Amino acid sequence: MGDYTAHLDTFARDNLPPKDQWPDFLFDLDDLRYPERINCAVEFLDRHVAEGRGGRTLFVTPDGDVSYAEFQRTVNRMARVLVEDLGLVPGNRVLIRSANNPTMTAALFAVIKAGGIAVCTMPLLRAVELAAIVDKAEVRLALCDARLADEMEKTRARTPILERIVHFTTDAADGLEARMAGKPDDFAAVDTARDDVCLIGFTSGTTGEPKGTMHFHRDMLAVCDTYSKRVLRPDPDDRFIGSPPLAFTFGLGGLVLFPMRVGASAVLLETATPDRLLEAIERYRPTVCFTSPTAYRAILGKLAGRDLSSLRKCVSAGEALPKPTWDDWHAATGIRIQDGIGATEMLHIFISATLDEIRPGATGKVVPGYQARVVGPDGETVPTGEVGRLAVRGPTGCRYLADGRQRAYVQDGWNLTGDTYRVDEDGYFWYQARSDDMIVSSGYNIAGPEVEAALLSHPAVAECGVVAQPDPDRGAIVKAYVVLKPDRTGDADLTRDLQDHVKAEIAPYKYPRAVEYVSALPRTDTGKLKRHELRAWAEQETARPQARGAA
Ligand code: 3UK
Repeated sequence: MGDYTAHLDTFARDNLPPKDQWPDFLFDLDDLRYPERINCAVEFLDRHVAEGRGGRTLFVTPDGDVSYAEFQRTVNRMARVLVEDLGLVPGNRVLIRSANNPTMTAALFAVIKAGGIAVCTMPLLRAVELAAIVDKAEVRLALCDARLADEMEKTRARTPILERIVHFTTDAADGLEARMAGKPDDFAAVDTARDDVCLIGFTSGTTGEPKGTMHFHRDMLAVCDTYSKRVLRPDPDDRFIGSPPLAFTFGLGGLVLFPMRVGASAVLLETATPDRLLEAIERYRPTVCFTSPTAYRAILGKLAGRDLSSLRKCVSAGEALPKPTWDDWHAATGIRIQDGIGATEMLHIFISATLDEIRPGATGKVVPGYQARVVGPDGETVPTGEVGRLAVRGPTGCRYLADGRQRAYVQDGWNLTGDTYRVDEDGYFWYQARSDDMIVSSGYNIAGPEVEAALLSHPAVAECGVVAQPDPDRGAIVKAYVVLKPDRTGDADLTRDLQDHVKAEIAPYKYPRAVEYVSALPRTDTGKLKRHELRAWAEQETARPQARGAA
């Protein structure tokens, strides 16, 4: 790391992990050799206007379109409010609370252009969670969509650190828009170092103290110049759409950074339920879609008579994409979904596949610029085809904000994502499970997601989650929670049918000995199955066998 920093408030630098706990960083690709001083807002935004692309559409929303030049003027005015009225100093953290929309995105770039550090938060977060983030990142200023003001005010009551909240999407006299109205529309970007922190992304983990992952200006560019440029390969005429919140780095990359890197456009939706997403795809005719495996499955059930013909590329991440979901989507739309594993710590996707290299059921190959391997308990690479822990390194990597868990995520310079994988002789990575989610039954290791994929290929199953249920004889048994398609009923016959189906699809010892029908599965705000909650259900069952009415 260079010595130069534009930060006058050195909180982020002071709280980076010690250098000897950093992962190794790789900058082998020419694209990754950024100048020492760079402000990523200039690269993502100003450059397009300077090069004559200001008139091109950047964001498409139900309230109208926003061009690159219009967006730049908004960002500049907002940056002036931050610096001139609100006293922002380079290095200060600013919390942003909003659903996905252009104003939120302008806030993100205004903070970054002014040398600040953006801390985006998901609209669903409550005051307890917001206060934990404020305390951890020492955030004094928040920019909040006026429609989400309540929980923000409650947050202020919980922490003395948060001094000021300014609302946007309001015509209030002290609101952001009113303050911006009087400002000139130019603003000189702060001359930040490529390794100044510009974003703190909090992990979507549901238990314990939140982990803040720190990302530099160069990281924001690096994810575009590796995964997006080499694997996704968008062009300026692409139009992106998707459901993940921008506070989740999956959404930030897919809906903002990747389109902006190439001068393309994106549809921003404040609510992106499967129904809304489907409507918006028909209405705005995007070419690239970013969403979760669950959303692809939900949309599949609603496709009759709908028109998705504008879509060229579909990206899935956040959870494993089961092969049956891939197959069904391909059969229905002709599109081959591009799976990709990413992590908040790594900022974005590091294993995926180009359209012509996809192997359904596998996550893909390591993204150019990254290295990945599968390691055993001692950290040594396991033989090809054997199961072990995924280790990865590249231009981005884990730097937790003041957190002892750094030592667990980064070992010997490699990022350990907590996932169990195997790699085949062609270099394809096959996801097994989260390492702490493996089911051990009668001495066998069983990966829940493999059983889930087998169940999903049965026509009656809409969604399912498979976890360990404690068992006095076997240690644990495989327990499946199943959501059925609308026209199906769960009874003993169907249970037998599902069990036989799994036995025919994969090794019979993996079949779910217990099956329970539920109306929905517990999911996190980023759409991941809450396996720990399913395990808690399964544990209660052992104590009170009939409590949840197991089939
Ligand atoms: C799991 C996957 C199998 C895996 C993310 C793309 O999900 C993202 O970040 P998170 O920090 O979670 C990371 C963990 O999620 N996972 C993600 N993608 C896949 N498992 N197949 C996949 N395709 O356990 C990983 O360690 O919430 C995803 C881009 C940016 C992101 N932050």
